Amino acid sequence: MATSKRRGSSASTSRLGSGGELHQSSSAPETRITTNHGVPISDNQNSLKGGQRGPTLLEDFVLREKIQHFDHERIPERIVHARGSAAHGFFELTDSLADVTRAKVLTEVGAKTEVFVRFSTVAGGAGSVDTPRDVRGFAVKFYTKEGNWDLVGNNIPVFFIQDAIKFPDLIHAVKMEADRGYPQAASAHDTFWDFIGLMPESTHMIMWAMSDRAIPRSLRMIEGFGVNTFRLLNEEDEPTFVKFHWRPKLGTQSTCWDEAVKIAGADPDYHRRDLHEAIAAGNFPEWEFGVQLLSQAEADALPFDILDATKLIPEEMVPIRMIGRMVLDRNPDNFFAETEQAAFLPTNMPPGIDVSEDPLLQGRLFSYQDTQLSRLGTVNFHQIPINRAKGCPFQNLQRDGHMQTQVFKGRANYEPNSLAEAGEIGGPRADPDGGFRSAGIPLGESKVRLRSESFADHYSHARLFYRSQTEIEQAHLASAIVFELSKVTLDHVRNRVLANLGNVDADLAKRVAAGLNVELPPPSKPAVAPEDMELSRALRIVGKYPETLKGRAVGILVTDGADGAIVEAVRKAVEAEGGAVKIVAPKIGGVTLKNGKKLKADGQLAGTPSVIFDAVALVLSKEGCAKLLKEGAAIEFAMDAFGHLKAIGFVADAKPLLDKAGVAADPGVVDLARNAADFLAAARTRQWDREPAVRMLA
Ligand code: HDE
Repeated sequence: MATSKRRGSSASTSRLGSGGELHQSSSAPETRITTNHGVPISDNQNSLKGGQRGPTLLEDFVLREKIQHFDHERIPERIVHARGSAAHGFFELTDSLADVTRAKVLTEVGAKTEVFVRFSTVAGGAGSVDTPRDVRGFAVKFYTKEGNWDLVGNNIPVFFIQDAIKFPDLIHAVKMEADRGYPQAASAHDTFWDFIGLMPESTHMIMWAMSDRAIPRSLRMIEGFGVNTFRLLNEEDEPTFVKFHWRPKLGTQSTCWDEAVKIAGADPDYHRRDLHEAIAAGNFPEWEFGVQLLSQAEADALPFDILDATKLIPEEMVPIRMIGRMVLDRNPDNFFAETEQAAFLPTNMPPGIDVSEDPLLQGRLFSYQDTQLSRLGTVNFHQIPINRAKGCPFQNLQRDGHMQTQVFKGRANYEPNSLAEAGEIGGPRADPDGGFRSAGIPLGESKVRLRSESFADHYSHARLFYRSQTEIEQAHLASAIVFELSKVTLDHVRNRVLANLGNVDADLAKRVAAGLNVELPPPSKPAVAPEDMELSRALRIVGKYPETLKGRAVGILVTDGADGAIVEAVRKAVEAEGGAVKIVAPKIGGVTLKNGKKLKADGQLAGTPSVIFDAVALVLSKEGCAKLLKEGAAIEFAMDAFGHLKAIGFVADAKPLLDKAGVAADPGVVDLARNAADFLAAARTRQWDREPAVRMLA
């Protein structure tokens, strides 16, 4: 057969697929393509056929192996937190906790511990968008010298439920409805709010989930919390309760709801791209790491139970001690191998860290190991490189199982043993001093299937959160509930939620009812009457984040004939402060500036709306502007930037477009020729004062 003797690019047409001229060949063993078993492949374009136009032959093991492997490329996605984005980095301890723990990761000041962090949404599938209203997962794997420590947290410090036995119900209720398979990645539907209304313990978490925290601007700008109460144990095994906190250096920042919805269409990968691009550009996201510590006596003195994950400990009551920092400085090399196969286990704790009796945490201690078995398919998932304990030696006598990659030698696979091959002490042995020990907590009550009385207050913390917010944030929160309940089709479901809200704050309930234009039912009867707690300013976002261009993106819309000097001046100033600039033009090839020079575009107008920027500048020529007056995407560019409370810089020739877009004069709308510095100042934050002019809030 003449064809089978020919090679690669010089082959006859019968061997070429489409684009055949690009197919390369290699005869060097180190670069040639092989089967999974190492057999060199002679042709990666054509299957083996009975004649040029004949059927494919079953004996073609090259084809069968390739297709079969492809058929099995997907593994089950996570039942929750399916959509995630991750990065590598390090944790550095700046203050020792040696007084309360013997965990080296928390006692060796200056030591750097490798980490892998996976951020996620909760409700949507792996292919869903990045910006739904949702909690964000914040899972950190520390590869410590004493084994992996997985701090599997969220960006919200409390949770919906108090007992793990309700988790499957909660997740069933929030995910796509069982009969219809929608809505995807959205809590605004009947089953979710039905469950919430029937479970008043969820009310505090609902306040957070309906706040701007649930629509973050960037994964680099979210807080992280361990949520559950843990314990630290010192050398003497004396326990101290601990709550873990991550604080982003860029501050906690959010989007506007309308903006988040539009980003979902403009860039479904908005957060994933943002994280990847920032790290690739060397703008490494950073968090401070802090702990709230309290003794048993201090915990007992609090007016709520720290084993109840629907409660938080206000910082004003127990301050956060900052003890370290985390920097994410490397993108994964392979999404599947690392981000997808990463298995986080709350049971991964080095000696010196321990669990509490929080009944939510107790359920998690079982669930994660279990879920990895169905997702990764083997008890040996710890051998996958991303999950491997790499800060320390790893040895035990567990053997075999699916996908065993270690080749153990000899007969000594049990302990104790006295075989010479296992060395002097007969293989690895327990270490009573250095090994993991549990806190000796007295238990001693009878078995019960009960919820502790100390968990019964479902509203005081919800009230604390709502009343501690700024006016702007309260309005957003109320509006978010109105939005979600407007998607609820069952009156009784809506009314039950409204009745519960009455226990949080009468004004909130009134605002939501007015926003829905329905009658407000009387408050439901709480199990325990809520108390007024001292307000906590620490629970706010607005007014707390640093006003800076660092980490922000400015989009400059240009047309042919635009003034290049202004474009360059804005670019220079933004970049000097650590911000990013993208040029948006009607066509991707860019524009010819007033001085005749070409300016390349980073994005084409129709595919690069202003929602993906923190601030925009309109540097248009007179003729260019006239053309854009007939372009919906240009009008929306300006209209949305204004509606989403962004700074808008403009040149005089762009004024007609601003007028057409309904952009009114305010301190955030700045003539670049007159006062570019004002534009930069406005671009460092959002124009909150503008909001009443552009939006009807509840
Ligand atoms: Fe999870 N959770 N969870 N969860 N969770 C999972 O484990 C579970 C809870 C959190 O990036 C699953 O590997 C139960 C609280 C994050 O891979 C599963 C309960 C908090 C991630 C599971 C909770 C979390 C998960 C699914 C109630 C904040 C993603 C896939 C008792 C502290 C980790 C997997 C990653 C993932 C169970 C509640 C955070 C099914 C039973 C509270 C960040 O095992």
